[in-house]
Amino acid sequence: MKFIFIMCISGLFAFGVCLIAEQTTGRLQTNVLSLDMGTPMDEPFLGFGWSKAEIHSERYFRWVKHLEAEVSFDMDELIDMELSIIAAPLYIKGRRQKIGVYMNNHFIAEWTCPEDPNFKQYQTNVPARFCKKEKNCLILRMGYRKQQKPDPRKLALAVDKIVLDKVRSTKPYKTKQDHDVRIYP
Ligand SMILES: [Ca+2]
Repeated sequence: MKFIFIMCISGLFAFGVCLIAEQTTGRLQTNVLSLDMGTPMDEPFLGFGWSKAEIHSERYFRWVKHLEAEVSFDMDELIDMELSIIAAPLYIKGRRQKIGVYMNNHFIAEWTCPEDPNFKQYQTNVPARFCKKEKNCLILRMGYRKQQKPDPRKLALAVDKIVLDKVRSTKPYKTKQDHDVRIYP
């Protein structure tokens, strides 16, 4: 009995520590946002457009269920950043999903996914002049969403990771993937 009581108290303490850790993640520490979508740490950053956390083949992710999905965060410092997401489109034969990227209503890039249901990495640069210290709003804007039975939801894009980090290179970013990327002007 005493052992169970101690276990419960330790569990509550651990839960409390987790909550404190989560609350501190709303701001980018050292200007790095590393969101593992589908895990409990993503929630403080997510606004409109996201479905529930899911897991499939050991990958945690969330679907974008509207034509837009928002991520919001504060920054310590305004510097040029590099955005990278790992995502997979809702597969429709003969169609290629488009992902428009906007930072605080400024157009950043448009990615066209290959006609392929697998997860791939998409990257672009985000200039410091489009960022602000508080309440940045990153928006992913979709080309289509569709219901595929038996799932009752209309879905657009499954997102596994969203990473915003300092630009590592001074050269303009060029994509390595086989999709089209329009770099910001
Ligand atoms: Ca994930």
